[in-house]
Amino acid sequence: MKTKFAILLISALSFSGLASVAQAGTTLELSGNDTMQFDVKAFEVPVGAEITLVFTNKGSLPKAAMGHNVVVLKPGSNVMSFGGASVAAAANEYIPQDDANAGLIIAHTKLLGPGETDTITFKLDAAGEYPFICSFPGHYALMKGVITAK
Ligand SMILES: [Cu+2]
Repeated sequence: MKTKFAILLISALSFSGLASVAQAGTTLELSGNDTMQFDVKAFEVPVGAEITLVFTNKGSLPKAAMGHNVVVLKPGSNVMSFGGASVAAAANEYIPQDDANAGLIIAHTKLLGPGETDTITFKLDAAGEYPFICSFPGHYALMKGVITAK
């Protein structure tokens, strides 16, 4: 009986390990899918370290309908207003070019179609919480997360 309980406990623990959101280190792996979800929503990185972000679109829907990118924003950015402004930036793959919004961007990937991957590098020079979103129209409501630098 005790053994059975222990096995249950261990499998419960390993499941919670799979669901873990935080990831240490300087290489971050992230993917998006056809249900408008990032697979990881929280990362932790050291301040000032060179961060490599490898982003993959694991979906199969066409880019025009379900493209994904990753845009890392400065701490305190208004994600809703940035996401709204991105809709008007279709000609630039939904990366706003106006000073107010462009000034919030730390780094961004390309807009990816199904099966595509893009790798970017950047540094976060101050401790803080850096929001990241997919700026494809409508996606930022679901596709968002936070990179904490400390
Ligand atoms: Cu998206």
